Amino acid sequence: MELENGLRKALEQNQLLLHYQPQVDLQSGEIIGVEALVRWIHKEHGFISPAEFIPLAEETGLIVPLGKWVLKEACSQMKSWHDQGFAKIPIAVNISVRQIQDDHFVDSVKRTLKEVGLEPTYLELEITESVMQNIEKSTLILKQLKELGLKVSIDDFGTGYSSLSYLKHLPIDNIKIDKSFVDDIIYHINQGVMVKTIIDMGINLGFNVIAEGIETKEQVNFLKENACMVGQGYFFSRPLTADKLEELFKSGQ
Ligand code: G
Ligand code: G
Ligand code: MN
Ligand code: NA
Repeated sequence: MELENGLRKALEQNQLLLHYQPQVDLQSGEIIGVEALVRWIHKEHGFISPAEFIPLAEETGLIVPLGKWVLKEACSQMKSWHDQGFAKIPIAVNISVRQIQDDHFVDSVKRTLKEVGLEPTYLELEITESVMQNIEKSTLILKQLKELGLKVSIDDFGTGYSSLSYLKHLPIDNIKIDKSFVDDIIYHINQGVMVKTIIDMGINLGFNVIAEGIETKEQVNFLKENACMVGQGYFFSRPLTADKLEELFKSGQ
């Protein structure tokens, strides 16, 4: 309850902020996208991880206003970077199932893009396999979102309990291989086989495949050898404040 009230306050009083993690072309090393990740610096308790407060926000329904704030902030920031002449790259925003199920979600995304002036093609919504719990409604909503011109990614791919058959039906652009698969690709042959298979399947189905949680050069090499084009992880960069990411853009990486 205390945390819940705190979060409500944080939202009202602008105590949330976004960090941005680069997504990198594994061949060229170029930054080709950025994922927005929400942060909460509590006045007394300090840093509170989204792994803690996002589930709370989902339970209490606060995720809807919180998600709106994140979306608008992330889109405004990317629009500002575009206007400043940095590379025109997309912004990826995490979306909870609960947000998608909100009746006003599509309208809200549409309105936000319009208000901010960001072209829809530069927005990628990251959803998890949990949206498959309600496959019919999710398919409908995702189709409407795609009609706006934005992109959709399946986040944490391979960790949900859903059947793979959804991949044939849902209008998806990218799949993001979960960090847990990437962790042991070098040392566990089975993990390597899994990752290689996910990459092949993704490519054959026409998706872009992004590997998450890359921490070592060996992982980068393995992924490159197996035709994965894009990666994200501490090896390239931790999630950064907007200012720090801007410095990185300016330094030409
Ligand atoms: O950035 P970090 O690893 O601390 O994030 C922890 C978890 O919180 C991840 O699962 C991430 O997807 C989730 N998360 C971070 N930012 C957001 C957000 O803006 N919205 C939602 N729904 N989840 C987020
Ligand atoms: O669920 P999602 O994939 O959105 O969560 C991303 C989370 O993973 C964020 O909290 C981010 O801070 C974290 N993260 C990103 N790259 C790495 C990494 O290389 N190693 C670890 N341990 N965490 C990472
Ligand atoms: Mn994500
Ligand atoms: Na992710």
